[in-house]
Amino acid sequence: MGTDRIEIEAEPYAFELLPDRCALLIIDMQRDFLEPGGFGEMLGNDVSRLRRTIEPNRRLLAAWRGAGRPVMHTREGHRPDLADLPPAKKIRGRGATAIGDAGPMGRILVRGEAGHDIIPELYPVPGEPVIDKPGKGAFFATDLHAILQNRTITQLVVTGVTTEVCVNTTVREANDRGYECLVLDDCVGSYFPDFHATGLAMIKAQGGIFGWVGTSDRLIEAISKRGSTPGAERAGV
Ligand code: TIU
Repeated sequence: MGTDRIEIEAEPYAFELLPDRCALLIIDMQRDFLEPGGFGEMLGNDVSRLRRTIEPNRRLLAAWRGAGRPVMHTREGHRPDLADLPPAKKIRGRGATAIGDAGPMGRILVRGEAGHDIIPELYPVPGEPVIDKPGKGAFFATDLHAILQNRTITQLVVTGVTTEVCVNTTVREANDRGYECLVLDDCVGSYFPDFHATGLAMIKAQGGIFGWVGTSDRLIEAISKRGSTPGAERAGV
């Protein structure tokens, strides 16, 4: 187990990535949030604002997989019988269509439906855990913490949607559980540009109260230089 650190340019100061201890956690890059006709649009949002994150996430995912590092994905959604859907969440927004109702990509935010699944551009490959979560945070009512602990992960690179909702909630939950989080500005997105900026500002304020904010370019550059074999540099290979 190496103790190397890779310095990643970030705010409020450099993130010291521990290659053997860091996972990429991609939050809720689901068709229901990113494609027309899903839950996001049903809430009155412009989904194109989230779609700018697809290409940077795709590039980062390829580099991260290429370096042999662990990847985990989350999906927000509920059981087909909706037994895990809080009544307060179902009625929130007073919209004409609610979670569990029929939509253009199947029942809205229901596990097993097309809209609930991850967009094809970032689809998980075998061996990458997919965490199904009923809430906004990825640690609430899931086995994510156990999975990370079993793999001795202590750091998370967090990407996905939306910046101020599921990404922020997850980063706060992770921080309280002792994880160091690096959030990538270009790989997280919001339906609201102001909330995106403020959501990131909240994470990095006060000396990084919840974590660090960086960009995918800096991270890709750093991990690509390092290569896929931890220890190779040390051994002078
Ligand atoms: N509505 C909104 O901004 N987000 C969510 O409902 N879920 C996630 O952020 N994934």
